[in-house]
Amino acid sequence: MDFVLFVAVYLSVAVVSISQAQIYAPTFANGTVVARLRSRIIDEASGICASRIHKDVLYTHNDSGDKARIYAISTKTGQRLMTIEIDGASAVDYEDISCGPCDSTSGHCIYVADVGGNSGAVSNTVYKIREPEVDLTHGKGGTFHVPIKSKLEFSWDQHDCETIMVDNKANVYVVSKVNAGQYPKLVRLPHRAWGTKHRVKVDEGVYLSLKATRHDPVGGDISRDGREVLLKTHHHVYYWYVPDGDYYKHMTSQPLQLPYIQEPQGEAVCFDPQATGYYTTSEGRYQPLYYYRRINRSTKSPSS
Ligand SMILES: *[C@@H]1O[C@H](CO)[C@@H](O)[C@H](O)[C@H]1NC(C)=O
Ligand SMILES: *[C@@H]1O[C@H](CO)[C@@H](O)[C@H](O)[C@H]1NC(C)=O
Ligand SMILES: CC(=O)N[C@H]1CO[C@H](CO)[C@@H](O)[C@@H]1O
Repeated sequence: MDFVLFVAVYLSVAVVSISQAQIYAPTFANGTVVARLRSRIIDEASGICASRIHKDVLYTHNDSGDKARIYAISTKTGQRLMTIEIDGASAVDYEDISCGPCDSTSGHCIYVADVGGNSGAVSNTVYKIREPEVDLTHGKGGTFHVPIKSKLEFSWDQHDCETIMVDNKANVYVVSKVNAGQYPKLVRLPHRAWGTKHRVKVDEGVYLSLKATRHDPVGGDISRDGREVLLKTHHHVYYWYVPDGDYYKHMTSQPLQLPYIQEPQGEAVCFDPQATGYYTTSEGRYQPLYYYRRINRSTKSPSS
């Protein structure tokens, strides 16, 4: 009898913890337009990330065709606050940007991914720059020069990609862009590849359980605490909860689908710094910046 009781208790505990993991589904409100991008020259914003230093500031960049530069924009007014030229970088086809720590212990950096294949050859290069601390409120659209802090060149068995994501330990992930019916590959770029003179061949990675419907995915982001992941395709925003930093393990299971208002050419998605919501915007001039607010804060950290 005691044994049966023990088994029953044990099983119910196991069932509860499994189902807690499975039902962990944060809810986000539908998107609202919080601003409209007001800069003429930002006409193909194909990636965004939220500043770790400046409040209500996102960084963005044009798709292929622009110089080696990124832009700081206000989430309140949509204005361009500053142009940041990346000294020492080239620009073949910038497809995504990520804000994260500079290394596993400190600093705020911006990672710019020259990883697209729009012009044929793919550069497969990631640039890391230190996030400027200058007062952006006085930027008024001025230009600021930042040198590359480090550079990473890689090769892999995928053609190209439009997604770069950096976690809270400065691990850099890319997700390959694949055609309809295929599965994108998630790959962690090795730390040792930073600053080397040669291109590093990356063999590892996992395939996501997310079949592309077009040339997908187009962008992604990891929350500042490393526990939540957004991935954007042309038509959807997907979400994974990753409590332990094991992105390979969790992102091979089915994601949750979050609200998304269809945009003309939406390739950009990012969390805000506290992950109390996420932003999307689209390529094209004077596009809206959408914000999707988290409704249920109490489920933010179900396991802690
Ligand atoms: C979200 O907002 C858009 C635009 O306002 C609207 O077209 C859509 O129906 C809304 N979706 C839901 C689920 O409310
Ligand atoms: C928030 O999440 C908790 C736990 O999952 C749930 O019980 C509660 O109903 C949710 N509240 C809202 C407003 O969704
Ligand atoms: C100012 C500038 O260079 N804007 C560019 C942004 O990217 C698009 C897409 O290639 C270019 O057409 C714009 O000239």
